[in-house]
Amino acid sequence: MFLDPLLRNGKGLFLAYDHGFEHGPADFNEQNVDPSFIMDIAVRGGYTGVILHYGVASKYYDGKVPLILKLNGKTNLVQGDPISLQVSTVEEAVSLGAKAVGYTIYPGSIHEHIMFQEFANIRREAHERGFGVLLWSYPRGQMIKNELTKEIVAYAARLALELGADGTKIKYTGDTESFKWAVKSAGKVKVFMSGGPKASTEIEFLKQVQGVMDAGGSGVAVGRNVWQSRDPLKMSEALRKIVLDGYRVEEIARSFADRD
Ligand code: FBP
Repeated sequence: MFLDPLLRNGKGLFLAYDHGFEHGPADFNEQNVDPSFIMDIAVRGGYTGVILHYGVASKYYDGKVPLILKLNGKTNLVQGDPISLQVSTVEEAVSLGAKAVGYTIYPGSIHEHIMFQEFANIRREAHERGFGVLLWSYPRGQMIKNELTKEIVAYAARLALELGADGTKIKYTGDTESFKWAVKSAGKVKVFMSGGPKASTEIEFLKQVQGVMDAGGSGVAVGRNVWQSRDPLKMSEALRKIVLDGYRVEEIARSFADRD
């Protein structure tokens, strides 16, 4: 299975750090603006993969954690239906020693067909080279009124199956029952939760992660809720326990209770 180098017991814990491209430095503070800070969390936090763009990877990636190279990106400086196109290649992923490539589609955008085609070409090349492909599937655009409904999230997940992805990164619907439908719709595609903006409390975020795992998800691909945390390594440990080691959130809640 193409994603095996990024999984432990079939589960994945990915640290995302492509935000400098997507949002600019607005998400960062004095510490986490430095990619070296993130590399350290990725290693010491026990992540099974780290997600970077080419520029950061080529200057900071040291091979200690499997790399997922994000191949497309857009800024949030443009209005209207989103389109995100390729800014690096599978070949460049190979040259950096990546273990998989990532790509975002925006189903519902008037430009969706362009991203579908570009992704299909990437998937073809990646699989020929034995690489896994992880698909960020984020319904967006004027037709999408609420990107978090059960139906829309499940549609996003299903597209990952239809397009030939090995794993997909989708938003959480908010509860286990509705997320189960997304996992089911994705079939054999591994489903990872996209973290989203920092949750109101750390325990709140960990409960979402538990909900994903209870729904049959394969893990998380998370950024802000880790490296914006007061203690990124403590948050990483909690994630590791829930996602990789099968602990229940209730078992680790106590150590977070007096922090929120
Ligand atoms: P977070 O866990 O911080 O939400 O990261 C997930 C992610 O998909 C990043 O990979 C990406 O940069 C960002 O969210 C995109 O966010 P959005 O398109 O929702 O603004």
